[in-house]
Amino acid sequence: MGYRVAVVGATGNVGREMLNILAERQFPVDEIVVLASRRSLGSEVSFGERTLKTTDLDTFDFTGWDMALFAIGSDATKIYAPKAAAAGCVVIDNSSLYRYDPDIPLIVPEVNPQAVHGYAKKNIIANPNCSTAQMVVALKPLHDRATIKRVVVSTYQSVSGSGTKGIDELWDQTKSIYNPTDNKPPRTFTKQIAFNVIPHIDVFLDSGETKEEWKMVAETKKIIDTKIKVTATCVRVPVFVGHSEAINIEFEDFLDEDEARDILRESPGIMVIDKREDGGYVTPVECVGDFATFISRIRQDSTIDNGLNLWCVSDNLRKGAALNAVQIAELLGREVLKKG
Ligand code: 2RA
Repeated sequence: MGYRVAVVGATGNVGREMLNILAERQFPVDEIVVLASRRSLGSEVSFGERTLKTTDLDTFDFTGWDMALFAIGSDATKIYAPKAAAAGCVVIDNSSLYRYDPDIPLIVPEVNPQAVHGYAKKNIIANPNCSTAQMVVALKPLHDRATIKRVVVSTYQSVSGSGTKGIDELWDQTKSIYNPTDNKPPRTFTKQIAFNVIPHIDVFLDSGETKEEWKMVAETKKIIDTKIKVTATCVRVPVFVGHSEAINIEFEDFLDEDEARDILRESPGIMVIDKREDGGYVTPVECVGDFATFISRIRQDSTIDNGLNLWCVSDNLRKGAALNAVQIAELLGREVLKKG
């Protein structure tokens, strides 16, 4: 006995990855439906060996469906998620719409699985921002051992975080630099992204942070511990898939780099590749398609009493979005719905 599962936004990058990962992890599906907007109606998407045709989200009745993995923007989610939740279908939402609602759990299963029991308040569970998900997987085991006081993180985020348009823009701009043409591809980013980096993701806030930076602060506090101080600089880089992060951590207690490495090696969802030699670390191109959060460059920060630096890389479409959502579905099934 398995679950009746809907994937909402099945034709987008994250929606397609959700289907791939549901199949790869052999999630116990009794029935699956792939929902999309009218303009994508009839589009075909892969689910393992099967090819599915999309159904119209606007007229779909979620009654009798166990869970719906949402991968559509906040505006559309605001319309359809409440409909699904009211019909008794648990929504696992990848947009930012519900992440900061105190009545809705924000979950990274390796970090705060117990939060899944809070889903029933609104029948909705929120998936964190991609840049947050990989970071809290790395932080949690170290926090349990030595209590984190402060985190300073700089991100190097791939263009796929901004969607298909970002991928197309990097590709088109790179080609046009080598083969100049008159047609100017449409701009997604505010400045050239090819052979450049842009210290701006999402909108600017009055504080001078960008909303992406604010998300990392707010979500880390909600998922791990509100007492942790976080400051972030989020940067877009000319990489297609894979977010990287340089993370500096200050602890309450001293944590030796070797002990930190051993702890991370034994922690769920983490792959430590950390040799102090040429190539002894992970780069984004090597993480694509993998489930793991990779950690490299683990080393003491000798400028403070209890400091540590590390390098964190993960596939932003997988752990940063689709994989985490499927892991929440697995957690929900295992701990709450208990079919399958
Ligand atoms: C980005 N984290 O990378 C944001 C949304 N996925 O663009």
